Amino acid sequence: GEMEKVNTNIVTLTRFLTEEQVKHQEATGDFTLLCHALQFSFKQIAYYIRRATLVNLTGLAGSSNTTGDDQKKLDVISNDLFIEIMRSSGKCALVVSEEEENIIYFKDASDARYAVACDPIDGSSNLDAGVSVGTIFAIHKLEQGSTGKQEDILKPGTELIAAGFTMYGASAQLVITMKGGTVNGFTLDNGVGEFILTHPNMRIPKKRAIYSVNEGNSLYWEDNIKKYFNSLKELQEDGKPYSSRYIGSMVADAYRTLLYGGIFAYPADKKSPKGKLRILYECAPMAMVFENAGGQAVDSHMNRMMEIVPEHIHDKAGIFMGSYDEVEKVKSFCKN
Ligand code: P6P
Repeated sequence: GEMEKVNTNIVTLTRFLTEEQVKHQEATGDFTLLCHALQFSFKQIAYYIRRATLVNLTGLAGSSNTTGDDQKKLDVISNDLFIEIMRSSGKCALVVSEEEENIIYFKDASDARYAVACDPIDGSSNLDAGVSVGTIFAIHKLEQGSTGKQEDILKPGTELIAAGFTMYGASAQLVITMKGGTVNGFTLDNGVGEFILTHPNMRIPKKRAIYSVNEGNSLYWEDNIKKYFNSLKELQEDGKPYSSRYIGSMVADAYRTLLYGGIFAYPADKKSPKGKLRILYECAPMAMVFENAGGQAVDSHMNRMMEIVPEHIHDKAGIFMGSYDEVEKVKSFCKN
């Protein structure tokens, strides 16, 4: 029979980054090299996660991180790996990590122009259950003459150069977006160790009857938010209520919402007045991805998440993100 049509236009992340670089004649290649270091860290973390259960890496490591969670060995390994790979790239001046109380400054890269905020293993409390976890990252460009102060990275999401996440599921899925750019999804081909462009120009559906929230917190929600979620449980115009999907791992819930549409929420509530998710390395990078895919992301006051400026590196915010029309619906319940 006819030769099976071979897809000859395989775009690797490496090629994608080079093509991006040549689009900007002023580019020095520093950003490209930083992204190569990033993709290398994702490949390494994916490797350890695949082996975690086998070599019992998911046991408690005895120490605890800033939020007081018991730190699992994989958290520690992934965090250390990420920081060392950023340091050795020579293109990153500082790292903010969910696992580190303080900013990590790389003194021998103090002239580097980029800073990275990251959650090395977001959703790690689900690791033993085999639930998909992920690495979330946000890339900041430091202003000229910045001397590595906390203020250098306490910036709104609108100033991010790039952001994204890697979900370690059936395969490692990397989703990345650049400032003002599109959202592109890559799948790690373990055979050759390359991220392959499988989801070019990802666009979130304008609406979808799926909501993703931890209903166990509903007792603590503000009344407007209770009314909003209760409205989704009524029969909609199509005669059906919304469907509920909640994994409890932000990267997994975000990836599904990006692909299928709907809304993901972690509202600030009476139990967590500032919300639970962190601005610098969870809310802001996800907001950039969702906005660049045609969606929206707002905090519990319905302010655009990309404009929120954290006061401290571990500051939290309530978040609603997803399909454009679904976020509009939340706003309609919350305008006061
Ligand atoms: P809850 C995981 O611990 C995490 O930080 C996010 O990945 C996830 O979206 C959220 O917390 C889940 O929190 O309170 O619903 O278990």
